[in-house]
Amino acid sequence: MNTGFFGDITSIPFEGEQSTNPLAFRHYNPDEMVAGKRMEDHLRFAVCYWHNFAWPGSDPFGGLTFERPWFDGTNNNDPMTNAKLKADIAFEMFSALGVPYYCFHDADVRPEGSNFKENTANLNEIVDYLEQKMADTGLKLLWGTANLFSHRRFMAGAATNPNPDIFAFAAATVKTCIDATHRLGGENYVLWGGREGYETLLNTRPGKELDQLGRFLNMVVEYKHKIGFKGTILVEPKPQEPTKHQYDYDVATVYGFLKRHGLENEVKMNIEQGHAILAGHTFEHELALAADLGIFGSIDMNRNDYQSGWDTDQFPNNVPEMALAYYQILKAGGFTTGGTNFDAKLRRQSIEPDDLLIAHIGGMDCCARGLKAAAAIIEDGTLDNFVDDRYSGWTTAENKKMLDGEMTLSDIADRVERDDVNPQPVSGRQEYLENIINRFV
Ligand code: XUL
Ligand code: CO
Repeated sequence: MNTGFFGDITSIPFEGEQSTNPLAFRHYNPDEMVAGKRMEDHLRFAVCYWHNFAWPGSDPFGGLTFERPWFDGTNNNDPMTNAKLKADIAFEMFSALGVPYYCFHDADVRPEGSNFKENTANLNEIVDYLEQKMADTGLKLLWGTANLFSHRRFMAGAATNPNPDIFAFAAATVKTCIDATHRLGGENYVLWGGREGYETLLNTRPGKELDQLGRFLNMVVEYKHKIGFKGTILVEPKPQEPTKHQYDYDVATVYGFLKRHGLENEVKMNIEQGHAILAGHTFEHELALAADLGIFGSIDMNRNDYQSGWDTDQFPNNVPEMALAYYQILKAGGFTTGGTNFDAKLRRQSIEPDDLLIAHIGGMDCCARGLKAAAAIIEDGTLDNFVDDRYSGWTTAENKKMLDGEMTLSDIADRVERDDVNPQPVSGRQEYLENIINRFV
């Protein structure tokens, strides 16, 4: 049964570059082969429940602008009936877009109960419902996660809360969400820091809170192994917002934290474009660093407004930036369990149901163009050859000795004096390389 929310639109076709149909793909063609693999298998698109689909259009100055039939209070249904209607419409949207995956937080899919037991019962009832919808549509779950930041009990954090009862409530909630993710065949489980951070040192012990977080994450990993969950545990870094000092600031910070707690081989990164920019980096910096540290996992492909300085969660539309991102992802070997989740909201004046579809079509087309450009840059080889050549001095036996522990500072000083090592600067050729990129984007 179709709810009729999207009128008679049930699928978005690929029509090619010449198309002017706003409800058709111009670049995203799932079966098209790119660098030896289907486009769909490279990109592994996921639509998330919370921002992409269910965002109500509120901002700090005003409430909802979107009218959605599943909102409590807009009809006489009880909360569970609304949650099922919401799932019906969500799956209509996922299916129309033809994405292989979706993602959710517990709080997106189930009504809030009055205590932990009711939350769990509600979640399990909805998971039964989602399981059936996944079987009917073939949709898969990229990742599940727990919302440990919206309810007021989490205002001072979840795992990093000064109150052990909140730590316990959060741990119990994460257990139920890993169970739900496991049952639905989820390929990853995500922990975004939410309110894991602080506002003022006047009431906070950061070292104590970080130790709590370390034990919490170790328990998550222990539980994953205990139940045989084969998915990847992902942490999503973000530098500021909602708290002034977020503990999971960026990839480098999280890597140090993982090392300290013995988790660097167990946990990988879900890197969000907008979060990377807020941290003062580029997206591709965060991707490249995670890949080099062996902790690249998945991405949230939503951008921010560059002027605003906060997390505006917009659909991506900058192809040159995305080409550089997918270039790093392809160089890292592509996604394994991860994928391209959007985590993007409509602007609050985009109130029509088909605005939801149009936003995704644009985002998916831009990703497809970015991927194709990245594959072409690699196929061309000029950039990679330049970089290989730039580091080629390190391949000689004598230079390798400086790094493999065979030489001391004094040995090196002796060598430099003996051989009169007198290096001449070499051009980095940035503009030349930028011009090469511009041939493909
Ligand atoms: C918040 C954010 C979250 C996570 C999931 O900025 O990105 O939506 O992706 O909790
Ligand atoms: Co995100």
